[in-house]
Amino acid sequence: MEQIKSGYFSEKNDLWPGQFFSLEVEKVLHNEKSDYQDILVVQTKHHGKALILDGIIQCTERDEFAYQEMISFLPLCAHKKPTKVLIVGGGDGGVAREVSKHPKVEEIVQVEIDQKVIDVSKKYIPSMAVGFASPKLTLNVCDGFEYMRNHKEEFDVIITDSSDPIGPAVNLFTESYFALLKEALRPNGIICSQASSFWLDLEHVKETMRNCKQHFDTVKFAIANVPSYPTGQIGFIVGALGESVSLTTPLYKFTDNDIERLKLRYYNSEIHRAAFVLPNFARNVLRN
Ligand code: SPM
Repeated sequence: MEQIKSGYFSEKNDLWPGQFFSLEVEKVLHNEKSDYQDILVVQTKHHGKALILDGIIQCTERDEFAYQEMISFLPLCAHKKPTKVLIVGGGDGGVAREVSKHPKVEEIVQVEIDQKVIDVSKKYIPSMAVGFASPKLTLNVCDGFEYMRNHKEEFDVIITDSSDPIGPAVNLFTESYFALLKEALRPNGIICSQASSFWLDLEHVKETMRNCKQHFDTVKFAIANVPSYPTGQIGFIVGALGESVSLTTPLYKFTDNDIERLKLRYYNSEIHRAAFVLPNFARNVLRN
């Protein structure tokens, strides 16, 4: 709570030295320490409610849809038949909400380690936690690594909605994690992982892509604009088993009618293609 001063929450962190983003706070709705992290929910003045874990903004009601839609639909729409999907993390429910909208998805399994994040999200941010009510979803409160070790060749798409690479989440960016993802996938499977921002740490993004490339035949980096994340941008690593997969071209296209009916506020087929177009300095280093 020392990050709230003079009515503003400031996201100071060594991951983004020399800069921070602040949110004007109207009220602290909840603060507790779970077995895994510090959980804070605030009512902000202009961004709706915000979920903050270990002092880092996970989502605000104002712009969460950009992240949740992109991390979900980039892999789902690039896959021919994404019948069974695994979500690792995503304790606020927003990714489950989006994945359940895809008409080809029949079954979603989610593994989240922190029951408290689920409970707090259900209580304070139902606009995201509504994802937990999907009839397609089976939610397991357990460790994602452990779960995948016991579930081989089971999923068409795996989405890793993690926090940033500090503390326990560091493991979700390593080569051994990508090895585990590969083994949990069916043939032609696709993964998508939260992968920081090239403005913050291009070398770290490059290293994570290298780790992914050790196990996946086609690997690409995509970006989305999320104003309440540092630099206003977040990246995703998308990896596919199979060399002739075009991750950048959506195979499934939502019609304008679908977009309205499913309340897609960010994702469309054009933004899917554009998300993989990088500025030269990043494209050259990441060889996208
Ligand atoms: N379901 C939403 C959870 C969000 N998970 C990702 C949070 C990342 C926050 N920090 C972004 C900083 C860029 N590395």
